[in-house]
Amino acid sequence: MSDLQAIKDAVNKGKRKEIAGLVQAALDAGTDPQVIINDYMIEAMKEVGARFEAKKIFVPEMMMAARTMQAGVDVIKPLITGDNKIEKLGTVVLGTVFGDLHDIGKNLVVLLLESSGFEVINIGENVDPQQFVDKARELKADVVGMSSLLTTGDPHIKDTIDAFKASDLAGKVKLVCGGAAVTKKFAVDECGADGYATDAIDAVRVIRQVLEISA
Ligand code: B1M
Repeated sequence: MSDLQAIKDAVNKGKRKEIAGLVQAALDAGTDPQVIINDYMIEAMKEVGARFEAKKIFVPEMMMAARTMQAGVDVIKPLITGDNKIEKLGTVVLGTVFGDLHDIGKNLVVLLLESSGFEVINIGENVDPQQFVDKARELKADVVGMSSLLTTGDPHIKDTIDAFKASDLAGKVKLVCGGAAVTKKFAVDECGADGYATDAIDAVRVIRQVLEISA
């Protein structure tokens, strides 16, 4: 099995102790870190999700896969972030919506935004609408990002956007949504978010766009 296939296999099977060595070997062989994340680790997580849905595995196995992926991303993180704080393009406050504990996708969005020159404050998971508003005010956010992985998160996205609209920050802070359970139609057209991003790379593009930062 190649190093890259072994990385996919390790995430799939939750082999947390093996992942760091495998990722380091792939990096040493010259593999692009983004390829390791996007083409192997995220692909493995999709397979894990499909097996969970088919009831072939259960929450503990899904948890082990998630921890394994996070351990792999931790090896890559220093390579991606670097020292990119000189050109600060804006402050982004990012959290996972109320009721949702998934954090891997959000953490990848944090990573890519930081590496693209943004100051990012990760306010965690299960964040209720008022917490989003309070943190945005306290940290003087230019953008608030909401991540949602569960379809049950839709009302919480709407409540969070409504809380901003009803607050003193209305129109002052741009609101961007993303995550597997969200659609552009729902977030932007129905709830009034300023932007919707499909993945971590797209999040950088969309946040630059809503802040009118030219290419
Ligand atoms: Co959960 N889970 N989970 N889970 N889990 C899903 C999401 C699910 C699709 C699995 C399935 O059934 N196929 C399903 C949701 C179904 C639905 O709502 N329709 C599900 C379920 C049901 C559940 C529980 C309810 C299970 C249970 O307890 N019975 C439970 C809910 C707990 C809760 O949150 N309250 C639960 C729990 C868990 C674990 C704790 C075991 C673990 C999470 C661990 C963690 O995050 N630390 C877990 C995992 C690992 C998954 C899957 C397998 C993988 C998620 C993941 O990390 N993907 C997932 C199935 C799947 O996604 N195929 C599943 C990799 C990650 C890089 O992708 O998060 O999509 P993703 O992020 C992407 C984009 O979405 C986007 O960019 C990221 C990078 O490209 N993005 C943004 C994300 N946020 C963004 C924000 C942006 C922009 C882009 O701007 C602000």
